[in-house]
Amino acid sequence: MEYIILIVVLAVLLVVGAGTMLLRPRGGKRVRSRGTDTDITAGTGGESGGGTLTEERPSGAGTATAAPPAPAEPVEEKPKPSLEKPPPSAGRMVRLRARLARSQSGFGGALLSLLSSGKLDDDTWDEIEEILITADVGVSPSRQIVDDLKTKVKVEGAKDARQVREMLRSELLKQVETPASRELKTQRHEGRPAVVLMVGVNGTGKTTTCGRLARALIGDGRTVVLGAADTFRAAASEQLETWGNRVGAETVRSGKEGADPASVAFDAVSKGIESEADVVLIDTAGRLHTKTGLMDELGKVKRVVEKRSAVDEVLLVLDATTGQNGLRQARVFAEVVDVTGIVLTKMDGTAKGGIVIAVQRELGVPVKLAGLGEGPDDLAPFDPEAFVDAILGDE
Ligand SMILES: Nc1nc2c(ncn2[C@@H]2O[C@H](COP(=O)(O)OP(=O)(O)OP(=O)(O)O)[C@@H](O)[C@H]2O)c(=O)[nH]1
Ligand SMILES: [Mg+2]
Repeated sequence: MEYIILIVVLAVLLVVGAGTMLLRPRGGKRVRSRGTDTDITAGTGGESGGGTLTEERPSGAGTATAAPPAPAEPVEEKPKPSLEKPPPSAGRMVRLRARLARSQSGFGGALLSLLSSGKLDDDTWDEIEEILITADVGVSPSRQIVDDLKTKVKVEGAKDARQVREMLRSELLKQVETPASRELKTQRHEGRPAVVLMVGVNGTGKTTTCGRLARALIGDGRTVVLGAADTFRAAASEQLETWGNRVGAETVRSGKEGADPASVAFDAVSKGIESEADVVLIDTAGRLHTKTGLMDELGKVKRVVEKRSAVDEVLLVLDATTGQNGLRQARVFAEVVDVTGIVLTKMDGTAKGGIVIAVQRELGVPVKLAGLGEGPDDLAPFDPEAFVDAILGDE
């Protein structure tokens, strides 16, 4: 009897022991697998991570415990493109003044030293006028600046360099300022976005300006649709789309090269209306102002867009380094599309900042934006005071 009891006790101990041995490894695995799930799919829950894996490996429950989280993470990450956050546009010209000052210092410095020289005879005045003309101010504005300065010196006297600087500053400012507003009309209207058309000859910086303006607007908290109405080259649409993708602006473009630019522009405005965007920016192909066919095409782009929405701004993009030739272009473009503002690009690459004065006089349209470098945010709302101060350099 005692033997039987002993055997039963031993048997029970054996069964319990074996059971523990069998359970231990399983329990250990569970803990590890839970731990693994928690680490990798943090915040999404172990189940969903497994779900992604299930699509890739429908069966194989045994191996699933080790494998699930690895592919789950990249799948979650991919759809979120990392958008850049451009800085707001306010105060940019003041921030970029140093760059402008570097390119314009010759012009302002030479004027200041002549005016402060103490002997303001006819030869000196002629020299001053020459400097202004060389800086692209234009013949008649240069003469007017010199005449006004002469009168001021006679009346007020030019006692010290500081006073001379102040006189020149106020004279230049008078020439740069215009009664027309420099404000860019990019406010959304009731039921439609603001529409901006970018025009100009080849290579002036139209596409770059569209991209930079989109960035600046987005930096200011607006939504933007880009219209790739330069259909001459497929690369042009891609160039614009790349700008848009970086900041999350949708680009409307045609699938085929040589498509009708007016229809792409029309579609872009339609998209802007439909998606309730704040602004639609339309890039157009560079065209020589002397080619009538191309200028007619531009006129058509604008007319077709106007069937969908009024155009708030037609910005003529001029390369500041091309000087007087830019003025000839401006005249023809203004006739065809009623230019509302000038964008002067590449002002970092020329000492001829006087073009600002000349072009505003010629067109009676204000310079609204200035391109001051090659960086994505080197576009600034034009600020006359910052401009004149850059020409004259620091006191
Ligand atoms: N230094 C400098 N370069 C600029 C500026 N603006 C534009 N660029 C450069 O000018 C070149 C031409 O610019 P795009 O924007 O392609 O000119 P575009 O008018 O669209 O040219 P097309 O479409 O061929 O007519 C590019 O290399 C730009 O980086 C500027 O303000 N400063
Ligand atoms: Mg272009």
